[in-house]
Amino acid sequence: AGVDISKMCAAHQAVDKHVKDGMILGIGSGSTIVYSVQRLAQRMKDENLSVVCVPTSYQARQLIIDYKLTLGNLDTNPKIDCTIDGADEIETGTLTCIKGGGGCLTQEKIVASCSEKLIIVADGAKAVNHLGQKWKKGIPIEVIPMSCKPIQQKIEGKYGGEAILRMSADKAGPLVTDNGNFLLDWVFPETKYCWSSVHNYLKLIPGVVETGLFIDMTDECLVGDLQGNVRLLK
Ligand code: DER
Repeated sequence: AGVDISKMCAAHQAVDKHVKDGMILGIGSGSTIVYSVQRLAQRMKDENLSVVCVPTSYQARQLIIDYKLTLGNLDTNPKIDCTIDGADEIETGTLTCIKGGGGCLTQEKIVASCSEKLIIVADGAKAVNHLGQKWKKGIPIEVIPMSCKPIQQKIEGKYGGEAILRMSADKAGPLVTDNGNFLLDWVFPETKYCWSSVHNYLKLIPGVVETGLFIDMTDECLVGDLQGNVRLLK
């Protein structure tokens, strides 16, 4: 795919604005973060920075290794200064995000929860007034495989919609996450929810590991446009 200017400019600005020498950085997952890693590698070279990068997925780990950045983890660095990550949809005003389109939501949320700051980078198309306006694939929910069916039934019974087991694109059968679990994508009916109530309900269902609802976690969201302009999402 060609360069996505709107993702790249936001991803670059996040690194230029927030990365300082000596920092512990959380590195998110997806396609936008690749641009941030590229920018970080460039700055490391130009400015002889020393930062430690904690990954949020096998993909992020591979990126850190490929760009010869210093690989860290939560054992050696349980306190992270700043995490930069993408999102599937960001609600203006609250900055609540739907994440997990790439299937990495659990480690992303863990790393984000250990970070002083969470900076979300995205193309402007992901900014919406209400979650679900553009992202139609539902809320990703990581579940223990053996509990999949009862969880599907509980969610649909409580809130309606459809909790769809995410199938692998390149392997017969369900997608298996980096943590060895399954993903349900809960496609919710068109009504506005109190997302914190939904999240709390989901988290209390035995077998649910994590949800792709990132509530009150985003400190700053930078969105880019096709002309390469970057704005702070409020
Ligand atoms: O899966 C995730 O949470 C990713 O961060 C994803 O939401 C963003 O992916 P993108 O940068 O490729 O759009």
